[in-house]
Amino acid sequence: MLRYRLSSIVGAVMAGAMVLSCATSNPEQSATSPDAPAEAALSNNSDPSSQVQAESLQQTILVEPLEHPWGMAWLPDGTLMVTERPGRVRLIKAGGFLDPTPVSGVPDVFAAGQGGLMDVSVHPQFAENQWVYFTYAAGSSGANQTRVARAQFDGDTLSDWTVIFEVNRTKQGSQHFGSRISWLPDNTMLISIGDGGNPPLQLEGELIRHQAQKLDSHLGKVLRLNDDGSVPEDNPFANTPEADPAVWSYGHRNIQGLMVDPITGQAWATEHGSRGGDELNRVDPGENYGWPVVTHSREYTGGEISSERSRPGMIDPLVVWTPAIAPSGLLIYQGDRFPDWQGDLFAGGLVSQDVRHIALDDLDMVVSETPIPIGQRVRDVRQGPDGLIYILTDEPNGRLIRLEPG
Ligand SMILES: [Ca+2]
Repeated sequence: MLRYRLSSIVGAVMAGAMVLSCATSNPEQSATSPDAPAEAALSNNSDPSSQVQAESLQQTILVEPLEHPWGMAWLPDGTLMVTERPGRVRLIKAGGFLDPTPVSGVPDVFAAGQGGLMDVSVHPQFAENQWVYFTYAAGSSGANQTRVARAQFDGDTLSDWTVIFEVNRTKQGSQHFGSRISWLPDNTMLISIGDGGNPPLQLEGELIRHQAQKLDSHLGKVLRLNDDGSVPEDNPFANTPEADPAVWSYGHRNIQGLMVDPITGQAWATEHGSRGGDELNRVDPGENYGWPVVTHSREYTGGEISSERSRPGMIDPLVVWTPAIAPSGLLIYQGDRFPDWQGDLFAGGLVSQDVRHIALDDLDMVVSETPIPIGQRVRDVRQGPDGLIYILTDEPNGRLIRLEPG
């Protein structure tokens, strides 16, 4: 069997990063957050289902540094738009040239902990309408929420930045904002929103995580919106009086990997657990994914969150990661540069510092999971218009990396 072939640069950095990871206490994000045990950082490659694949891969660092890059999307001309969590939008021209000047027209964001400027997504009909979509945290440490905005991009600057949606609960702290955007075939969009944060954070007299089971709250949900932020009339809870009509699925903790398969239209998501219990789910409308009623994860302090792992009427995850990989960024590959990988999933891992290549059978059951070591915290994984796989790493001097056949 062949091992993955790494470029010498990445290999050298990887060795250093693995040492550093031992000192990383947080799988998700901030130094101020309790979001993770130190031992989770030591969990690389411990998945017993992992196999070394007979494929070789070349990793090329295209751009460095980017400051905590979070999301990326290509424009029709091949330009890549990348968000940096502190609140900047950067342009990378085809070939890897980073424009030194951030794009103007982005408002201040609440950049703290896990929050800031997060995902970016280009409207499926961008060539006609020039709309680009963003998710971001807005407010202050005492009162904040995730927003969705869209703006016009003329190839140079963003204009007409308009907030088209805002989470209907205001929370404290800097945890669990979500938030990914992915488009369904009908040009509506799915957006993931986190549960609001870890204990002891409360809302409405109980732990805020219980918002994930409340159908009138946007926290802990996947939402479906029209491209102008309005709510589609055929959403699953549109006629449920006690529910917010934007809700698509619920019972989620914090989804930072979300993608609609462009071939099948099926939505998939990776979700952070607390201590262990990260999940891969196939996300379907109207379904309950269990958090925090059923979970494989435990409190960071070690205690049980729930004694139940499964319950009728709640959807079991297809993959459970314990110890946590801290998943962020999810790709369903449908390109032609890796023909054997069409329909496979690629899940980034912040703590695992790799991309998990997950192969499915015809029934969407997982048949293999293979880590592709990256050596830095992986924030996002996408397929480029050239059919290659692109990765953003979540570091103060983060990278854009391209994976290609070796
Ligand atoms: Ca679940």
